[in-house]
Amino acid sequence: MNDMGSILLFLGVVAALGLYFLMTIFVTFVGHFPMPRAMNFTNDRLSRCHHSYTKNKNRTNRKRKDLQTMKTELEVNTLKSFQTELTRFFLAYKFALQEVETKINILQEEFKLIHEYNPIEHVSTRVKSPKSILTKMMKKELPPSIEAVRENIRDIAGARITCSFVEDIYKVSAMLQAQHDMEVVEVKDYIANPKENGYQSLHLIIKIPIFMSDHMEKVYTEIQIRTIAMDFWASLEHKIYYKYNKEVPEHIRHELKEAALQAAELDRKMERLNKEINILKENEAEPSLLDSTPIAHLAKYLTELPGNQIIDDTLFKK
Ligand code: 0O2
Repeated sequence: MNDMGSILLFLGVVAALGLYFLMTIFVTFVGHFPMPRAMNFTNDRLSRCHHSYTKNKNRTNRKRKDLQTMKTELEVNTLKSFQTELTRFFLAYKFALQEVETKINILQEEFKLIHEYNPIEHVSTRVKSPKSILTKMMKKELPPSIEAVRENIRDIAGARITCSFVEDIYKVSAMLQAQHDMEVVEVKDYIANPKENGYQSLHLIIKIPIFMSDHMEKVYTEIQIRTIAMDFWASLEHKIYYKYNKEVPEHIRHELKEAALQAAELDRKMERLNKEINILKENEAEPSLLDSTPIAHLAKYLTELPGNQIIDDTLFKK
């Protein structure tokens, strides 16, 4: 019994040591004692919570990603439609100018061929630059909308006609104003009433219809009509002001105004000389008997018809 007791005691000590050893290893590597299922209840819930939190987080992330994609798509679409609107906006002015140019070309050709006199020296067109539109928007304190710009800045499309003499300006203006497809909104006569700085020119603000694929729209266009002398002064004055964007000193303003008066005087002088020459020409040109016969008139008419190389040579070389 003693032996038996000693053996059992020995085995008990070995088992206790083994158990202690196993527990130490477990705690070292797992971090806690293995617990019965009932005791693990909180841990299960925690892990379930963690699982559902991760699931929700993923769902939220997915939603956020979807929203981000939608937002980007929306932004891209908005930008695309804004780009289309802007393109349409500038195209309308380009087309309006093409219409105006055609009208002026017709007048020019008709004058050359029928009246044997061309009052138009030069024609140029331009669409106002975005920077210049912005400057005018700020000057006029306009809200940043395309509609406000379209309605309030009426010289985005600009055509400039340079005429030989002052009286030609009014002739050309009257001929343009008589064209019923365009509406004359305003006439600014800076020739009859020059600006304080001396600027002279006749401005017609018109609305011209243009026909797009799906609609018609009336586009504001400014036509400036002036003489060569007025144009010379205005172009250089414009340059001087653009180069010097602070207040121009009084003596320079005074001299610019004086130059404008001299340009106007030059116009008057040239117009008077032109009239004198015309009277001389009329008096000197004694038509010969042959020139006044109907057959001579018809021959002259046929030679001058468009398409005749001899007469059109000058016209189409331009
Ligand atoms: P840019 O660079 O030529 O386009 P409003 O719309 O009536 O309130 P706005 O637009 O100033 O005022 O009308 P206005 O007076 O008819 O001027 C329109 C254009 O005429 C100007 O456009 C110039 O081209 C020209 N102009 C007017 N006054 C002068 C001037 O004193 N000197 C010169 N050189 N040009 C003048 P922008 O937009 O001013 O300039």
